[in-house]
Amino acid sequence: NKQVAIITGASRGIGKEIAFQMAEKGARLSIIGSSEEVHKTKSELEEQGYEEVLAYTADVSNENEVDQVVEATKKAYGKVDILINNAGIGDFKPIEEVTVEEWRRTYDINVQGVFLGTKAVLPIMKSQGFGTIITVASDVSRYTIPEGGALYTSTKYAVQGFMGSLAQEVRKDGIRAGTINPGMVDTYFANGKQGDPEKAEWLKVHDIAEAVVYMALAPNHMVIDEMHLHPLIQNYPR
Ligand code: NJP
Repeated sequence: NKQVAIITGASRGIGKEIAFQMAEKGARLSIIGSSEEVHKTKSELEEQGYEEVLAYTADVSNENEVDQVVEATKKAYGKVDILINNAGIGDFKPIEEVTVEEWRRTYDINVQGVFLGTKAVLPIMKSQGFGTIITVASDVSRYTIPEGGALYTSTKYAVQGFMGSLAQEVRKDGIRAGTINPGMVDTYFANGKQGDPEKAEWLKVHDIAEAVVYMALAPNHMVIDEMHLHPLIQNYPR
């Protein structure tokens, strides 16, 4: 009885590593990215001997595209055990330089994307009587960042509220929902480059992926509402 996991934002960074670690645990995967890179992740997984991988180029903020992926996953594997809402974007600049377009796009992906993925899997999970929904939010959903973080931070606060309320709403259906809140992680996030020597002391993708896998595969009677992880060097007031 292999677990079936849908992972968004698996082209690179944290989501890609989650895909590898879930595959290693024997899960059957359905991975999503907005770019063609997601198919590269699939090839790399296959090279490692992980054959049960569906890959989709889809925008998490697009209702039809998300619905299609979830439907296709259910059709191929017969169930959906786990949804990992990981896709997210962020750019840091003074608020008066943020355009309405950037504001909307960030909310569309970081907040509406979480809503749409969740909305699409819920009827399946409810009919199964089980399921686990994990959202990669952020450590910044518990405090503020000094400069340029108002837009990004606000989306992650929103997601935190959404997931907290959702967890209570779906508990009666046997469904678990929780957030993982990372601090600075060495990825491509915010126009970064993974492996940049300047980020040597940041968390690594495997640190977060291990935590996500632990949450996702925890025994059914256990709920992990939230996990906060940040590098030792990161010391914001909390
Ligand atoms: O970032 P990155 P991370 N539809 O840029 C995908 C949170 N976080 O791994 O679109 C579907 O390396 C994109 O794929 P593609 C952060 O907020 C991070 O760090 O094909 N997918 C890529 O696979 C986010 O929620 C840090 O290029 C879309 C992936 O998302 C999560 O961690 C700190 C998409 C992004 O990979 C993963 O980010 C923190 C769309 N519309 C929270 N748009 C950190 N790194 O320091 C993007 O507090 N993707």
